[in-house]
Amino acid sequence: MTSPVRLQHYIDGVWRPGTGTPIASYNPAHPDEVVAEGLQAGPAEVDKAMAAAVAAKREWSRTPAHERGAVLLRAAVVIERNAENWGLELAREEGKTRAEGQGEVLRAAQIFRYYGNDGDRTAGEIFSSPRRGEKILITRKPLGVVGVVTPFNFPIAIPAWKIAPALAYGNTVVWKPASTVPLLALRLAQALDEAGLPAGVLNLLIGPGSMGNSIVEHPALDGLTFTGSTSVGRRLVAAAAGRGVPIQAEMGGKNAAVVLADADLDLAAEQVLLGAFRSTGQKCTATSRLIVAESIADDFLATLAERASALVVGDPTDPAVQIGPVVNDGARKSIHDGIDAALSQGARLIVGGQKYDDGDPISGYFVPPTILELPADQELDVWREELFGPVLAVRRAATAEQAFVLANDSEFGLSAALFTQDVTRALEAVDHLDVGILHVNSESAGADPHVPFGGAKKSGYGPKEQGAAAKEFFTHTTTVYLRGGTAGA
Ligand code: UN1
Repeated sequence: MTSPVRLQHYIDGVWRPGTGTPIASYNPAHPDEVVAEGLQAGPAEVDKAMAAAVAAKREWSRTPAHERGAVLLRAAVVIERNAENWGLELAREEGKTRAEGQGEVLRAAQIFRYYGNDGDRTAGEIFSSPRRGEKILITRKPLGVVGVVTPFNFPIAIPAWKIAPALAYGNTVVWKPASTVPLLALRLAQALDEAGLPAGVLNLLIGPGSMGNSIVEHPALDGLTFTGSTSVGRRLVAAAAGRGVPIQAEMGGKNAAVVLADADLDLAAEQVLLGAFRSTGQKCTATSRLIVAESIADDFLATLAERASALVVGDPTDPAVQIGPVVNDGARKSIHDGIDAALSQGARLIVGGQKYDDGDPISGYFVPPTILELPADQELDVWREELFGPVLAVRRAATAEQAFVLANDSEFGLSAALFTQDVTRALEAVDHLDVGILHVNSESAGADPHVPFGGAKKSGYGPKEQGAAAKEFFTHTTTVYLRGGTAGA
């Protein structure tokens, strides 16, 4: 057992111990193992961090984009150099497999590299003017002090795709990560410190959920970016909007995979299982609904069941393991409550569902990959509510049209996956499916840094993330009517 890492807060370029109550993160595969511990930030630290971000904002916004980018590129090198160790720490603290943990750390490096190179491409636009001797310039400027509130499930990649563009475009940041994964937050702040980020430009506060409220209510805040649960997101959106602060919020998903009769069923089975169960289903882009063509449903579900039951559940640091634990005991309980409710409402258990909480075979917060078929004619909660775990709810559709209607039957619209070899159907799906991200013949999860990420309907609020979309949120424009300074010029 490795001894716990001492947690600290990064404020105005200095590591500080904190003045709040004790906090610890635990290994969800071995809940008695403490991964990191320390004292939470208290109100005094929130004020200090905000003041540092305010004090740093003018100088950082005036720093040439090229220089800001150079810091991000150096941070990418530090992150990459530590991918193996930090990937292992990520697996121990969050519960995804070691390979996924390492992959996530490398993804964070890739995101820093992308934005490190993007900052100096942000010149704005020049328009002609209806008036002689005038040009109209649209320049982009940073928002100022941006609050960043991030979830547990991608402890370094989601912070990276918020913090990297925030910094690249000249903002300063006060960041509150999920309190379940503070160690990875500390690692990212260390990378930026080592890369030479000036004091006050990034401030990291490890603290309770209520600290998100303190940040959004702080008078110095100029913008807030959030990823996490729908309930917290809606509260922050209301608070930010009430204060006139721009907010970007990525919230829930209830993403469908649609498997049509002509699909390559081997590929579809592989990808549906990845979408539903990789990272133990703890992704807002995970596949939690499957809609399968009636004519192939029996065969397809039998294949899924066979492959799902062969997935190896266990300690994510063991290279043979494919499915780690969920993040904590509360998550395990609520996922099992969701499964039990579905069964009592008439769902048919295809695979999984069993509880591991009696210590057999493993003692962490494990939930088996679970597939449930829902009755055709009833509304079940598991069809509507995001369980954020390895649970797939299945319905059958007689036609492609019916399958698309079922896929849209959700208040959310983050991502969807369609499996077909018929390009006409794929084009119909592009028109018909109300989602922010559509995968044709690949799993519903995944995001590349150079293209927009975000949902339709109630999945998101405000501008999307990543690629050129990030600029929309992290900057505002000033329209400059520019004429020469002499009369009649
Ligand atoms: C992915 O699908 O790889 O919280 C990324 C989430 C999303 C990120 C998904 N914001 O799961």
